[in-house]
Amino acid sequence: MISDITTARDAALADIAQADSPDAVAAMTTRYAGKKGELAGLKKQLGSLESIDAKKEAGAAINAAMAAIDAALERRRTAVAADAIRIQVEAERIDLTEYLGKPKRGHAHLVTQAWERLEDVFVGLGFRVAEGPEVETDWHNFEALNMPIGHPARGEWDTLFVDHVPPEGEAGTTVLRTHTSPVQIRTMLDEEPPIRIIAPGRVFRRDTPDATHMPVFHQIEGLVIDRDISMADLAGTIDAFTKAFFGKGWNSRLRPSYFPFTEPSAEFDIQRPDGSWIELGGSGMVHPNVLRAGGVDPEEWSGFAFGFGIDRMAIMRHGVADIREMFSDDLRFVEQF
Ligand code: FA5
Repeated sequence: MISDITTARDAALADIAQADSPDAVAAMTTRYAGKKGELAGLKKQLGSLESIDAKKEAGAAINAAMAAIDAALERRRTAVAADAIRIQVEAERIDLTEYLGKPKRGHAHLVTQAWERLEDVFVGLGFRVAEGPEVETDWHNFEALNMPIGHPARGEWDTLFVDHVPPEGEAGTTVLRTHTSPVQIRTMLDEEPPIRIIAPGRVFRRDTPDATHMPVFHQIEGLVIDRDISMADLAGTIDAFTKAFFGKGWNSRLRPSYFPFTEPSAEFDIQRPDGSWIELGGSGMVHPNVLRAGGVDPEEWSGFAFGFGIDRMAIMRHGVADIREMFSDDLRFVEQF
């Protein structure tokens, strides 16, 4: 009988070790630990043994075998449950490393990048960003800027007229703004000095596209109005901007020039670290007539203004040979910046 018990126990333990799922463990529990199991059958046969000692010995052996089988079933149950969780976790795993590669995303266009950086630098110098409409009145674009109808300087700006007669105006008095300077007038009319604004924006001219001209391009205007503002403030501001925007090794200079809305007027140039000069834009002291048109008393206030082309500046900064490249959809160009 003892050898039957040992054989039954070993067979059960070997079988249990193979159970690889919760269902298999449950089936083996019924088969080996249940009342109808093999060892339970042997237990029933104890009564047929002759001696008390033999009964005791066989009973103890059956109990020990049952205990070993129970322990083995319990171990298997735990292991199979852990396996099931591991398999489920593995199946539901999300591979986050797939997001670690460099995603191919778009980025802001070179002109937008330059525009935003210009705003950052000027805001850092104490300027506020102002805006004006792209479709402008002749008055804001020319007349208030000291260019009455018939003024020869109007010819400098090949103007695109809008086929629209405003309720209070005449035909031919609505234009696509040829520069950002009308924002000077709008700001002066809107707020009291002191004024310190920049106005980046899109402007339009009847220019034929070539390496340095586009019919639609971008300018940034600057206007400062306060008491006792002089040409030295203009020069200092341009130089502070040049160093903040381009870097420490860059310098700036003013050269005498002419604009109807500034007096005196100056072109301003910036000098690369290699010593070469680049022409950037126009500037000057705001003309008294312009202050008056903006409702500002020239006896009390003075100011300076400047304006330059954002696209022109960006192509010079990055050594782009042709401004038209900036507006092509050639990704080989666009992706370089
Ligand atoms: C003006 O437009 C003046 N309003 C600038 C100004 C403002 C002077 C305040 C004084 C006080 P100008 O026409 O030179 O000036 O244009 C300024 C800049 O715009 C030029 O230096 C150039 O950088 C850019 N620009 C002019 N025409 C074009 C064009 N067709 N395409 C691209 N950039 C242009």
